[in-house]
Amino acid sequence: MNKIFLNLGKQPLANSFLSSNSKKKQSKEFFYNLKVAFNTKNFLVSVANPVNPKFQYTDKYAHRASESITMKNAFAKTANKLSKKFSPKIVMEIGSNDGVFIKNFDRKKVIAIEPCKNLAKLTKNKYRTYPNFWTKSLAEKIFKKSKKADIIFSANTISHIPDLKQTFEAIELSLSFNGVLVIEDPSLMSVIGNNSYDQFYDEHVYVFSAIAISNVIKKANLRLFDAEKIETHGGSMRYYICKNNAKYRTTNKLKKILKEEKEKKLHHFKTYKDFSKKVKKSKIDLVKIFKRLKKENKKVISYGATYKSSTVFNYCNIGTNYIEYVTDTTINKQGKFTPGKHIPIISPDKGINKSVDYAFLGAWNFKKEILKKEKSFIKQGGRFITHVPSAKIISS
Ligand code: DWN
Repeated sequence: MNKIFLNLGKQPLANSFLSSNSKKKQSKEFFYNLKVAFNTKNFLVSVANPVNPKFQYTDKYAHRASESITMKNAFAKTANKLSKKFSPKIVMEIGSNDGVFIKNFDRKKVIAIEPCKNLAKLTKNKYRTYPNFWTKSLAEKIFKKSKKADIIFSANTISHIPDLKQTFEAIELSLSFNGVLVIEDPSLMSVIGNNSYDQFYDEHVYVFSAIAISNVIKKANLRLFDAEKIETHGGSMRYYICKNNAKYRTTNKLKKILKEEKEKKLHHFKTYKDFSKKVKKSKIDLVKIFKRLKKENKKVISYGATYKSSTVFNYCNIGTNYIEYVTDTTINKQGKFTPGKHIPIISPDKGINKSVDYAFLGAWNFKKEILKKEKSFIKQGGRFITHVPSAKIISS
């Protein structure tokens, strides 16, 4: 049974960056009520009313995984680690985005799946890229001709697919006998621990725990044999999954993680009710900061037009009333307006300067990278605002 514990109000699609701020464009914007639920049977946390993926993963998909040095380095390191550990002959990625992961492999080994046609175009000349959604029929089509995959990698994608049953069944029929599915997604333990409620938006249909993942994959004859905590995206988990009869033994690392998740009561509804109370408080505290800065006539901007910040701005009702503009390095986001709140997005070159007093860290998950990059902004007296783990101004 699905029990709702969090209501984040009226939300737009997090990828729906508006090309103009005209009344006509605004009137066409799609909104839905974002509610988050806990399944009392398999302990899965999910968006209660998922949007049809066809409206989300279009040929106008904005996010480019290569925009952060942290992510480029993390993917290179992961590719290297998986190559050494499993010596794969065939590597398939589900959700290959701009190719940030696959480009670390010999092109002959790679199969890429990317339903956003604008992104698939970026890799199709060099890598075998299927511009399709991941389904059983696609898996059957691919592996009729190809040897099965020794590694199936998927970062920040499986959590985006509403139909997990089909997803894992399609994976099961694509893996070689001892093939390994490696998935990375924001971890529920981190979301609860950091109060990072902005990890919930239309695309994040699920925020996984190891407990929930191990339950869900069973139906597809798969099993979780290892997991590790990783730092990316504000705290993620990497899961290693294989066929039921494959050679891998359950690792102590996984046993420890499962134990920790149970100690943190990720399988109890009350944990989520408590989280929901903290989210409400976070909203009150963050709005208080923005109100005070407005009263003091400070110039406030936002740093990183993230999908996460779309949840924050729409939930907290923060728009151009508090934030003058948002900066983002992604060229195809620049000149556009944020979903729902319509804050203009400009390039950091134009937007980060002496006139700015405060910058809200929309990309709080890259705090380290950003603080390092923006030393001169801080030196000039500029300050960052964050809401993770609690709403505050970062002092240096
Ligand atoms: O799962 C998802 C994650 C991985 O990516 C997707 N559903 C959509 C997207 O979500 P997001 O927008 O919350 O992700 P990021 O990676 O936190 O986005 C960072 C944004 O900030 C990018 O647009 C790039 C920008 N940025 C910047 O302007 N200056 C990033 C850095 C590090 C910078 O220095």
